[in-house]
Amino acid sequence: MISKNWRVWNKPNLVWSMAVMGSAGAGLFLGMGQSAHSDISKFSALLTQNERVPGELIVKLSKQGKLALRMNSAAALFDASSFGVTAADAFETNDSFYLVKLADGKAANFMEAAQNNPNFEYAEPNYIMHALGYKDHAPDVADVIPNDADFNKLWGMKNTGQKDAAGTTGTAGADIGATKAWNITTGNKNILVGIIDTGVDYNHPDLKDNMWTNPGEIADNGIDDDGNGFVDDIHGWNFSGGGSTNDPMDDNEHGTHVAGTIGGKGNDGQGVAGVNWNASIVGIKFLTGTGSGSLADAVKSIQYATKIGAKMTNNSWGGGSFTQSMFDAIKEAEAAGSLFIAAAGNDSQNADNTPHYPAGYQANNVIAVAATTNQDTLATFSTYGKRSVHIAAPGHKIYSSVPGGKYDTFSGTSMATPHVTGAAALVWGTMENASYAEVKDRLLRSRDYVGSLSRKVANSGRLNVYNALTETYPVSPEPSEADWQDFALTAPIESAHPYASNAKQEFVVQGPANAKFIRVVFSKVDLEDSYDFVKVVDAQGNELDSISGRADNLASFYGAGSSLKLRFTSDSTQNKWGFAVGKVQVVY
Ligand SMILES: [Ca+2]
Ligand SMILES: [Ca+2]
Ligand SMILES: [Ca+2]
Ligand SMILES: [Ca+2]
Repeated sequence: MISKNWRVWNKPNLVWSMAVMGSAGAGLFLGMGQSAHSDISKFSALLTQNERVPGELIVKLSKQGKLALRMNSAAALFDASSFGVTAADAFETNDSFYLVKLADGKAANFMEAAQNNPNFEYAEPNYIMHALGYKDHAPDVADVIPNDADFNKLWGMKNTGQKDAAGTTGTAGADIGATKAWNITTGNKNILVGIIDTGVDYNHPDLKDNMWTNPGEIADNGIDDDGNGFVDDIHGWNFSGGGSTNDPMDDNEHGTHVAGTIGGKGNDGQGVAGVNWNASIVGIKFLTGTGSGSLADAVKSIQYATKIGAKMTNNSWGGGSFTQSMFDAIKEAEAAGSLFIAAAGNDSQNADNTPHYPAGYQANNVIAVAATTNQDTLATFSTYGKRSVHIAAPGHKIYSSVPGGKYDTFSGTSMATPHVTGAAALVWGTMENASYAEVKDRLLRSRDYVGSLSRKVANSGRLNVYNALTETYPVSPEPSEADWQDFALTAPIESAHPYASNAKQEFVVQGPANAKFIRVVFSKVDLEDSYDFVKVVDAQGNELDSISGRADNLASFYGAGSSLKLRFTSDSTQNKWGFAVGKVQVVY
């Protein structure tokens, strides 16, 4: 370091006190220049409100201060003894600027003193900056292709364009990036994955090594050794049919199929490879051999998973409407830090308008999953919802394990969900102390953008576990929230309040001619849910959005161009308040 910078003061107290004594002059030194006016609280706030380097300030000298420095030491100018200053380095780029190191407890006092001293223009905290860009392209690594006999059937793991079981040629790359991910990790058995389903064939050759074996429980001694309330729970529990046994054997096929996608033993020369080659699968059975089960048994299953510390549950099932008991069980799982990953549903409906449970429960730990095909399109059966379905994953013609050491091809959001659960386990295994929210955020933000999903799932995304592991966040060609600008309405756009039966009205929304995209923000919507609708239609007549029920400050989906139409319809009964557009927004 150059000596001009007054770096390295070996004996600061001695040298500085001498310097102070030898050159004292009114107002020259910081400690002596203070006025009665105090801004300590303002400076303290600056120091606490942002991330910064403790014990460091950036100080700019005035012209007078630079002149003063010709005749005085830096120690004197910065009043080292009053503020515990240990170093002051001029910037190589501009010698009016100094990086001053001082006692952190004196930083606010220094800033205030500098404000009131003509030798200084200002003193500021040395804040920490973060890059605002992010990786949108993961590093290219080799594929890790396991030797499992049927691996080439797993298009969801690696889509080379191979045909699916129905003979449909796939789109190369329309997969979850598993073979790249396996360069980084193949799973961590510390992550317990509860499969709440029809049970799991824990003797299946591709699953037996990846079953959870309760470490606190001695098998078959009739004693609840770990005191969790369940006697001899070795691989999970069976609540199906209102019963309670320690045998979660699958008497259907569904749960075993789900298990193979999450944790089929990888690279063992046989069958399939799950997203996790190594896993700890807990079989929690509540669906009977016919594939159905009760709310009570479902709630018990969720509670059991929480009790044994499952990091997540896979819930490839659905039915019923909102229930407080299941909501409470999911919230308990959330409080315990567990993800609840649920199939969006197989009814081809828009869950934004018609919630499907349990995927539709509004809890932060829920991830609702839609299903894609091997061509990266939404499967025709899949429930969807831009506002209610979080992500899509392969769920059409999925090959996996079934009981008796066999394998078969299934379709459903039930098959998409375990791809996400498997990804959550794989990612969580690399950061065991992460919260469920961090894992969820990684999975959702790192999704591959798929244009065909743009009005179907949030962020228009299909799972990519390699992106999630590498914190790669592909950009979206869609406008971000920050891009939207308000455009003044010339006349109000709203229904009558309340509206009439059998209403059929159309409203034209005209934005500026140079708008690239346009949308409306409803200040209030209160329509008879699922019977009365306001639909948003673009200039070409394509339906963009269909809104019903109750909402405030709801932004519609957007259309290309400068105009939209709103089509309002009501049926013959139950007239509610209606809707009102608060503002029109455009992207230029
Ligand atoms: Ca037990
Ligand atoms: Ca026991
Ligand atoms: Ca295998
Ligand atoms: Ca109505």
